[in-house]
Amino acid sequence: MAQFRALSPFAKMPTLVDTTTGETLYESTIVIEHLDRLAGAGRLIPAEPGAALEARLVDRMVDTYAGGPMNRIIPRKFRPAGHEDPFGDAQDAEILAGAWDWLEARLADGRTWGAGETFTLADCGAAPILTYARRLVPFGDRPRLRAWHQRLMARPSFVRALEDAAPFGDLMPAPPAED
Ligand SMILES: N[C@@H](CCC(=O)N[C@@H](CS)C(=O)NCC(=O)O)C(=O)O
Repeated sequence: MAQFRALSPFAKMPTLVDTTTGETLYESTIVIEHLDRLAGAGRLIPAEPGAALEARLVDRMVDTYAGGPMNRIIPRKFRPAGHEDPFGDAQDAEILAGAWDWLEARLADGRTWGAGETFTLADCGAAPILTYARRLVPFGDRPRLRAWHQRLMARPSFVRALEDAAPFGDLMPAPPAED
């Protein structure tokens, strides 16, 4: 943990050490921007400014209003007895449900991916958060959100990531989504 903290100030995932440049990158948005630049730029962050703004917006909304509450609810489950916070859990579940509603509305234009017709930062950022946060607040009656998540789950890169993560999946103190 001390080694991890030396790289990532709050010991959060993702953290990427680029051994070619010697840079250490954290915060998923920054890691993805770095990878986009390595790939020639203009793909994960679209070159067209309007499309880039939409990708950044969806990324920020997911990280703040879905990832944020998830990353508060989960650590509360590890608190010692007597320090539970059901009121805080309910407030955060409401924020998370609001994020699902916002995404469902955003997807109403029929887009294939999180920010349009190409796979971007929005999808990279959302894939893990959707996968785990739906264990806390199910997607429910939000068919477009469910379909987007299914498309993400079918991406070969994400299939590989989930295979790598499988041995650790049960460490999350919430059962896999059943709906
Ligand atoms: N805003 C950060 C969120 C990072 C974050 O909270 N990561 C979680 C996983 S989704 C984590 O590392 N949790 C483990 C912990 O806090 O011990 C980002 O986008 O990278």
